[in-house]
Amino acid sequence: MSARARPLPAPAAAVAPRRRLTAAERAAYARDGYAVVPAVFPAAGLAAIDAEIDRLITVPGNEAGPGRAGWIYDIARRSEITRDFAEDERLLALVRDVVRPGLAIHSTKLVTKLPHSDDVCHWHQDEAFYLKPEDSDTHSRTRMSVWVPLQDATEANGCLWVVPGSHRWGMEEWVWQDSGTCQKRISRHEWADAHATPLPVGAGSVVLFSAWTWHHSRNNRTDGIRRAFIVSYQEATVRRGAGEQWKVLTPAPAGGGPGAPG
Ligand SMILES: O=C(O)CCC(=O)C(=O)O
Repeated sequence: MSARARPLPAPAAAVAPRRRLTAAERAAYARDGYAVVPAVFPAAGLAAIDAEIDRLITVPGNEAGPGRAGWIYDIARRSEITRDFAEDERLLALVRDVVRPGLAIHSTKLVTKLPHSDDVCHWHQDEAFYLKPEDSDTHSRTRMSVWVPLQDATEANGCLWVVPGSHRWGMEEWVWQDSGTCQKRISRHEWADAHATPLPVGAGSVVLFSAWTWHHSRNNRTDGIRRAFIVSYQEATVRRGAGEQWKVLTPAPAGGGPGAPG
């Protein structure tokens, strides 16, 4: 190839290369029940997934039911692009050291806040939805979700809020709500409000949080849409996920070894 024809060097990456959590991030996750990794997905990749969602949402049967405008459940099984996103090595590299032995998908979904929509996601723990106490096949020690906003997530458009350390307090009492989303609302929601931390993050950042961490999001007061792609992962030894969505990505090592349960 002549010097003239040589492609231009790629622009300096504004995005972190694929990487694992640092020791400090893992310690923060263990202490607080969440960690934020900025700028994991570049704008171009996000635009592609956003465009795919624009397409998927028009396909009959894809959009979730009433009260969930713009939501898509089981999104990773709706197209190759969304499947590849849920299995993207940039996400898996971040979760592997925490979620183990092996790695499996519990469930995936797209959560949307339309412009000027009033729906709040109530204070809840994902385990209130995922764990069936009487079914040992659903018990996980390391289950977590990754929350990836496709637009900048701010307090104005409904970023996540968490209560640091709440993942260590077991299953909290909740009461079903007829309105809003995330309807298993923690009874001590006012206390949660008083002790919460907002997590405003840029588009393409990743918020990792334990399935026990108390979290919620407020309404969207802006003119723009706010979408978040959520993947919940669990160790591969857990034999059940959410229906057809359960998928083992990396089997647990046979007979113990690194990553086997202690
Ligand atoms: O994206 C949000 O607003 C929060 C969604 C959430 O926590 C959930 O659906 O479990």
